[in-house]
Amino acid sequence: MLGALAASPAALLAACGEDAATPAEGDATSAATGGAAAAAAGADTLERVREQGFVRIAFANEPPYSEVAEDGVSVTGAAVEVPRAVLARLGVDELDGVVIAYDAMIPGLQAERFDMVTAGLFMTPERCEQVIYSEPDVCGTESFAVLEGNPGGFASYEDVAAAGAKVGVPGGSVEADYAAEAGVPDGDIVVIPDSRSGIEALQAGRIDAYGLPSLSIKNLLETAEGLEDVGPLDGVPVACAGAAFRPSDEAFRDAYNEALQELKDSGEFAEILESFGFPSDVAMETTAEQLCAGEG
Ligand code: 6CS
Repeated sequence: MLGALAASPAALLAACGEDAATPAEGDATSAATGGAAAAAAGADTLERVREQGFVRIAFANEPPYSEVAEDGVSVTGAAVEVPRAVLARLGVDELDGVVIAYDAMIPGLQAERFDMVTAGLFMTPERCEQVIYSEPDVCGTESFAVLEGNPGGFASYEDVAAAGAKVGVPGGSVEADYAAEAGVPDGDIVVIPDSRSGIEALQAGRIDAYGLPSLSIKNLLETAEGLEDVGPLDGVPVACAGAAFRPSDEAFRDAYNEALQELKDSGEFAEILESFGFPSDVAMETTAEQLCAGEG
């Protein structure tokens, strides 16, 4: 399904990734005032995007979660089409997409380079301390892409650690966390800037496994030679994402959640997810609260 989403070329080419501006330290009074002002500003975000007719969203171009469509301008993917349908119910019909690496999404959101993250940025306790999430939308297992025949015999990040092998992962990702937690030394965790580079690194022998969500690996291997996918991996949980907002945008997030629930109740949520190969039941059976507590 292609979304009728306009990602302005300039916005798409926006080279985000610089560090977010660090707010100047203020005293307690100014911090409190700042907090009230931030909340007021947040309450206005929904009004602002309604008036301007579009929301600027961050996405990663990692199908089927989020991607630049075949026309090179539209933005689509399960993690984009659900927000598109939700925002349409809130009276906002256009999403203006910015492609950005996962580790730059939260700093970019905090620096107000965009209004929401709709990329399949999975909920983790650490991220939930920096942003607020909608209720879950896309959920999935994790896999490796490996050379055909899986010569390393990998079925988990622990296997990679035990073999002293190198694993490629996106920077600042849950996959990077899984590798570190499994005992893969920092020097064997190779940061991969985008999914095409991951495939090339694997084929060139610079890494021995490339870790991504299972549906992303499956999509990538449709056009890659000499590789196979291994998964769902042992020892890592099913991960779920939601739309991510600035903490000051609680009113916007709450309005989004109400419309998201309507989408779920109507059956349209399941239709959208299943059209991209995602299960819809998993997201319906857990909550942002559970996922942010690491219990989802
Ligand atoms: O949220 C994350 O960290 C992961 N989410 C997706 C959809 N792909 C890889 C990324 O690392």
